[in-house]
Amino acid sequence: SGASVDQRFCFQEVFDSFKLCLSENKEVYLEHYVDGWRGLVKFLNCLGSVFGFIAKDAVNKVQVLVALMSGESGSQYATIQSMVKYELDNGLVDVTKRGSHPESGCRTLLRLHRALRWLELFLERLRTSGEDGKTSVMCAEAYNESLSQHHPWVIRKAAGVAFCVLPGRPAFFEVMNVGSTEQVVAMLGGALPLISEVYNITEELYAQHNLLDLP
Ligand code: 1PZ
Repeated sequence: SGASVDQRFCFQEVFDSFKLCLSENKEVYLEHYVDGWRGLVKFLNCLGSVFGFIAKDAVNKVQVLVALMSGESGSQYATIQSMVKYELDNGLVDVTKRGSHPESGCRTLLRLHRALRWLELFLERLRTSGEDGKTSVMCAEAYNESLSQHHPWVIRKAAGVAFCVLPGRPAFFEVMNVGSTEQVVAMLGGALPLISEVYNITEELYAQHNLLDLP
């Protein structure tokens, strides 16, 4: 019966969403991209309230994209490619400084896109780490190599504090709810190339259109 269904979050959901992201001709479906982020937010909420300020920002970004996807021009937001084309063709992006379009799909997704690079670097460290690996160190290293460059001092400081209270590797794997350590490592090995591909396709698209520094 329905009552016996395990309602616990499982990290596999996140990867399933990112797997569904890619169309046959390598476009990225926004719906599944956003679903992937919803899963990541759920996971973050399982880690405790210290991560609330991070989850809250991610939720805000997801909500902006969902509103665009379900708005009157929703059909233009099927893929990241169609979103970029639509918003640029119609002058809906603040390109050099914030102005009349402070919450464009392009600038909002760029924030999540940068965070996806952090995720990739962090999960790769997690995958290859030993039993005594420190999640806080892996997290901080991945952050310093990616997302931190886009954050002001006060956010970097707050993020550093949050990293310190991350659970250790065994407890972290437990929250991922995928199974044994071997199963987590295997899942990461299968999932990381997908995340990486979604990241690279988006990065290239944004680079082509000079969108990598949107305010
Ligand atoms: C597993 C531990 C989770 C660590 C998460 C590492 C990332 C730390 C990010 C700190 C973000 C702080 C909150 C606010 C940030 C915003 O100022 C920026 C820029 O947006 P703008 O102000 O320009 O509108 N937002 C972001 O950079 C997006 C951050 C999303 C972070 C999502 C983390 C997902 C965690 C997944 C867990 C596996």
